[in-house]
Amino acid sequence: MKLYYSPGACSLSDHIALHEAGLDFEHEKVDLKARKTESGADFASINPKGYVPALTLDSGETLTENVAILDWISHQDGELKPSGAMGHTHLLQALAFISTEVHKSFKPFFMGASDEEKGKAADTILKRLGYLSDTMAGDFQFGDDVSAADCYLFVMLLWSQKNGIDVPERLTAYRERMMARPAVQKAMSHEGLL
Ligand SMILES: N[C@@H](CCC(=O)N[C@@H](CS)C(=O)NCC(=O)O)C(=O)O
Repeated sequence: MKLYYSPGACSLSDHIALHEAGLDFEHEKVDLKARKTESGADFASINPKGYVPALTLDSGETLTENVAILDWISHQDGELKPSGAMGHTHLLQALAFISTEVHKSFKPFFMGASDEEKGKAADTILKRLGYLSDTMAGDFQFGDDVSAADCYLFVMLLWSQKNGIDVPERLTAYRERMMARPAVQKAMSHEGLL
């Protein structure tokens, strides 16, 4: 299995989740501007959508879309999703919220938008992160155990920090808690982020 990633991008969440799940995998960096992988392959031949993350499974199938990849990883390790009959649905609910309402709101910061547009985006991001802060069930989103959604939220908090968005204190403490996890250290170190 191989993860295609770009350092610090949303693919970092999959990188962390794969380590949290204790899975064996390879990784290959993608130059998103040149659309080439580190070994010189044309990234379009791996993911015609042109973006990371992409996860090529041992079967040869390549999965794309962060929600689907994190969901797949959570199925390899029952620990990475909340338990109970509604556990999977609650995980998807959290992943969809982070992907469509938080992640996508960062677009102005990556597109070189005006300060006004970035300010509006920061307000939206803060409102949505505020919801996640208020509803956090324990040390992690669903309680005492880390989930695939935590891996994704953590990356959103790194992006907030990088872009000067001051998140609620509860999320700063949560970010530091995540940062201390061996899986996070391993993934960030590999991506050259520490
Ligand atoms: N819909 C995709 C979006 C992934 C995405 O936004 N990837 C960014 C990095 S965080 C990317 O590769 N951008 C480069 C590009 O779109 O050209 C998903 O949820 O997986």
